[in-house]
Amino acid sequence: MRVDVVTIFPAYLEPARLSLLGKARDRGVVEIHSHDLRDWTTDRHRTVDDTPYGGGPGMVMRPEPWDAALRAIAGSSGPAPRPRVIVPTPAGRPFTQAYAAELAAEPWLAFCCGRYEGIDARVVDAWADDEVSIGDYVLSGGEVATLVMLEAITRLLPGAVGNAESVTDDSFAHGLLEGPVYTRPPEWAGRRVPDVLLSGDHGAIARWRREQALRRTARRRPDLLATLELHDRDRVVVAQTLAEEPCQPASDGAETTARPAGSDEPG
Ligand code: JDK
Repeated sequence: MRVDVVTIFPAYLEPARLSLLGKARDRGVVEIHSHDLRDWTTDRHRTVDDTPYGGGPGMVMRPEPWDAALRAIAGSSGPAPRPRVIVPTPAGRPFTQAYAAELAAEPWLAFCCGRYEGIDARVVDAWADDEVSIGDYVLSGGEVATLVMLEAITRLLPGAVGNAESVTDDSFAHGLLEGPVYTRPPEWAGRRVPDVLLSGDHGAIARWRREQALRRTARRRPDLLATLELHDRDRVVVAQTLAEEPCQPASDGAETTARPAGSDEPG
């Protein structure tokens, strides 16, 4: 996959050289080209912003440098291949795992990272295939949103991660949050790993994991349960969980499984 990123801060994309994204790059799975929008300005001060029509706070990015950049990157000539152009914005379509999978199937993506109050709507209308939000909070620009999307997309590309199972087994892949995970030692700081995980009983382990995932989802993300088709046994777990004390911030009760017997002070 080829990825072009246009930004006034190309250095923001440097973290893409690290870790999983970096490995995918080294392996030729993804090829990331970042571009400085100011390279397509024509004035002495390399201006990319101007005051908003109609008034209001802040500045808006001028359309001309964006159009010049996208023509240079995507090419202006007819039926030639062109990238899927993505504009991060707090007012965009929500980015999800399914959306990441959709974008992972594209051969060529171009991300337009705005700053200030955003990019002039006309050049977005002219070029953008998707306006995308990574969540309901306001960042200072599109760069970090682009990094987030690139990491989510890249790990889905064939050859990007060592273990293909670790990708299909993710949270959201089954519509539930994942439950807690443990490694050695079997007891740490007075907290034991749940006995069932050491039992070697794979059926019991699978049932326990399902229950933990259901409990955590019911507590933290009840909205996810609305669209799921649950078995009767699942429904009982959900109903029990929801009947328990109201959700503490970031707690789902799973922690109690790792607490030493007889200790009932909070987490
Ligand atoms: C791209 C600039 C900063 C944009 C206007 C918005 C309601 C009006 C600041 N998921 C997500 N969060 N943030 C972004 C994102 C922010 C960006 C840009 C992406 C480009 N900004 C910005 C708009 C406003 N403001 C909230 C009131 C303020 C993507």
